Amino acid sequence: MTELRHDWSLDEVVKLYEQPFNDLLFQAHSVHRDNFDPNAVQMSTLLSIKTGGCPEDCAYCPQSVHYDTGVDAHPLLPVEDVVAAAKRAKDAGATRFCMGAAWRKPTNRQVDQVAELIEAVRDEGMDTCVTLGMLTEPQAQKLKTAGLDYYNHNLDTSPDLYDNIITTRTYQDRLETLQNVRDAGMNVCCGGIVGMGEDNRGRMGLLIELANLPEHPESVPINMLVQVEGTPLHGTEDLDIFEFIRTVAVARILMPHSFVRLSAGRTDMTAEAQALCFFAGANSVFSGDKLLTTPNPEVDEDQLQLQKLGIRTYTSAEEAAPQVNRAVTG
Ligand code: SAM
Ligand code: DTB
Ligand code: SF4
Repeated sequence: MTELRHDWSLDEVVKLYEQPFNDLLFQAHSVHRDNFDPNAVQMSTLLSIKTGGCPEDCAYCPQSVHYDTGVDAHPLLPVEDVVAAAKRAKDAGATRFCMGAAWRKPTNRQVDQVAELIEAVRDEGMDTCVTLGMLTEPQAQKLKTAGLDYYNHNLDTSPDLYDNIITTRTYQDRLETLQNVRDAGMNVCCGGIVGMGEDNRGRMGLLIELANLPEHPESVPINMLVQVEGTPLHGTEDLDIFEFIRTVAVARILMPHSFVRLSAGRTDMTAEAQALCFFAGANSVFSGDKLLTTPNPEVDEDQLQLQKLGIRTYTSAEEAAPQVNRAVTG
């Protein structure tokens, strides 16, 4: 297993990123092969359990109250609806069920309500993940006690570019939530978005922040911006797909034991581009025909593409368990 580093410098990582494509992909794939089955991916399915009306101003997000996007808002879903969706996801091959709520931060009552959802989804035999915004340590403890496996909280972009994207919470707020999740003993799912107009240094600035955290996140979602009409980032110049593939490759090299997830934006990617991402070290996807509010590729289409590549999907939550801590404990 590759030794883990937490001391990457920006110049070093930009050099990695900018080397000839074949050299970068060869290096990333070698790291991938040393640490994972190169022909297996883990599947997570998303459900928006509370949609729209969010007080935050994230410039990419269709769920912010600050922008007129026509999103279909709804309050917290009842447990029966959530369990039904989890069952469908499991039947379609997902090992993890990820529930997202458009909150700045949950109240203690909301945490109790979500704890109930977590218990019900766990009873279906799936790993659980939630993303609810900022979290205090006692709230994180509460979710851990309910059996939560992963908490998703993204850094989204590099510290330098952050203020152009979100003004209603700071980078430091995000780091504190991540620490609270760690202190409660949960796995961390943390990544970001590319294609928001950043340059190579911006993209690598995000990856360095992730890799230089005290522990690498067990899951690293790499999202391509989904441009939604009405959001300030609608109309941003599209990112060249090779820059996206390079970003995945560098994430694999920097965080060798983490699951790197091909996340939002797959509906606009060709099968060939996704295949290159898998070669570059991506080994997780969001499955199911919807992300939170926007479309995702059809399950049948995904299965067909994976079959063509001879890539299997992890069939149980145990099999797709985090590698980071396993590696640390030998
Ligand atoms: N409200 C919570 C929060 O932001 O902490 C959780 C839900 S929020 C929708 C989860 C993540 O989805 C964001 O951090 C962002 O990385 C991603 N996301 C949201 N809108 C996106 C878009 N249009 N394109 C790509 N990723 C997006
Ligand atoms: C993550 O990094 N990406 C997911 C999940 N974590 C919560 C969300 C993507 C959302 C894309 C826009 C939408 O569907 O609303
Ligand atoms: Fe709210 Fe999360 Fe969307 Fe930001 S990303 S506006 S916090 S739902």
